[in-house]
Amino acid sequence: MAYVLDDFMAKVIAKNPGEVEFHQAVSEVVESVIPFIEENPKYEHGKILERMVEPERVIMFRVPWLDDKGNIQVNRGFRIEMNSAIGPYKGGLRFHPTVNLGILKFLAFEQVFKNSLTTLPMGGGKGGSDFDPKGKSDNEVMRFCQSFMTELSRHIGPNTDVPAGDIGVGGREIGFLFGQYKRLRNEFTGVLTGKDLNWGGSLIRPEATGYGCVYFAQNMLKDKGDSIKGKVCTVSGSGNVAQYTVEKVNELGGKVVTLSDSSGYIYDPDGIDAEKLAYVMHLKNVKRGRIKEYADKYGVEYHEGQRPWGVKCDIAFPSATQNEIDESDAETLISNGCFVVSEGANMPSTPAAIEVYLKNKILYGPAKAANAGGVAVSGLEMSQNSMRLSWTREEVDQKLQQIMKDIHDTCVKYGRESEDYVNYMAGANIGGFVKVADSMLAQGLV
Ligand code: NDP
Ligand code: 2IT
Repeated sequence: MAYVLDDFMAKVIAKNPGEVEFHQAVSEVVESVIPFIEENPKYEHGKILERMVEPERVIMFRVPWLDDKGNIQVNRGFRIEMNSAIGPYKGGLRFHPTVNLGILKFLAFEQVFKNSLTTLPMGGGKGGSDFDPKGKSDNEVMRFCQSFMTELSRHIGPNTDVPAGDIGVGGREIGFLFGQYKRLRNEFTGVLTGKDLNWGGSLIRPEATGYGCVYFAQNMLKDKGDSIKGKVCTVSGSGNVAQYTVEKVNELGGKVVTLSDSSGYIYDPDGIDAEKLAYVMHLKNVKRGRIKEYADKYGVEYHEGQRPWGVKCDIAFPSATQNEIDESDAETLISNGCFVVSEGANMPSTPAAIEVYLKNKILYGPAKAANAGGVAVSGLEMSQNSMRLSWTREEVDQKLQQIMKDIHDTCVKYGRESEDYVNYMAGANIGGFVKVADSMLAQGLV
């Protein structure tokens, strides 16, 4: 009997109550793969979808730590070990006050398909905490990270589960986490990626998600005989992914006119050039300030409490967080002439927004394909750690470009609907599914 989306989702919702982001991520994938499974009934007989929506393991734990005033604080830590069919669990850690089980399960679920698309041997996982790094001192962040790793260290390892960064987890946090793991285990291993270059990190890892997301847009445009050159781009967020998206767009001759944070967005019609980007990097990575300060410094517009999707552009790079583009934002983008959306953030578009993209047949690069460059270079960092050597910047960038092209081509292979239209979302979901599903079938009932 064939799958029916609503029946399948009713069971997922009943079993995972309240986890709305997880339901959303599952529903999108299941809808795409049902027709493919109908043509390949072995996946239905193997109950592959039913197994994929059940994490292999969920770890939840208490994280007590002392703040600078000597008060005890208690946060909740998580690691979702979703699927290890094609490699060790791999995926980032998110530190943000909104973190909960459902959000991390959605991210871990997406990661399984994304990692499969990279062509590298990585399973899927995700973790994090409801800890809010904003306004905390370096010492508070360190004490939190040490407490978090004290428990997490029991569950991870270079051949088991390899975390990395995500929202609220950058170089500083990876350093504190790595130091504590090494101390507890008396081992110097590639247990985390996104490490500093001095102690096992890879060149291009900080840049990889943003660069990769622009390379993905470049590949979609190239298919249409077009390029990034001369394109006006809107970017949301102003963190790791947003910053390196701006850098690569500039390098390829495009112009980025917006950046944002959770307080609002700036609009700079002249474009955020290299000098202004250096200011943003210092503002966000060192000073840990607000994007409004950019508007004050350069005398441009700042829109408090708003997202940048009302600004006219050719290409949108949502690079902040989930569900940041809703149906009316998508309609506004398209009515203003936007014809490419390349998702740096995970699940930034609501299902209704995606409907708008598909209906209008724009070039829509879904997150699990477009932002896979970050985890791909994490995979390359793991390889370099295993070999105890490091590749040059050019070597890593060349491999990243090849991987983004291969992901693009996989999406085309599974998502071509007509001579001149590729449904990249369907292509990414099916392309990511096949390798994991075949591996699960080959490994028996696991
Ligand atoms: P950062 O913490 O470096 O930056 C996050 C940015 O997004 C900040 O500007 C932040 O603003 C903004 N933001 C976060 N939450 C919200 C919110 N609820 N509403 C509005 N703005 C928000 O994170 P990254 O750049 O690493 O991550 C951005 C996105 O990219 C996430 O969706 C992440 O999952 C995804 N991603 C990251 C990868 C990586 O390698 N880092 C890889 C693939 C995907 P503020 O400072 O005000 O909170
Ligand atoms: O969402 C993601 O792909 C990441 N946050 C990066 C994960 C990783 O392991 O590099």
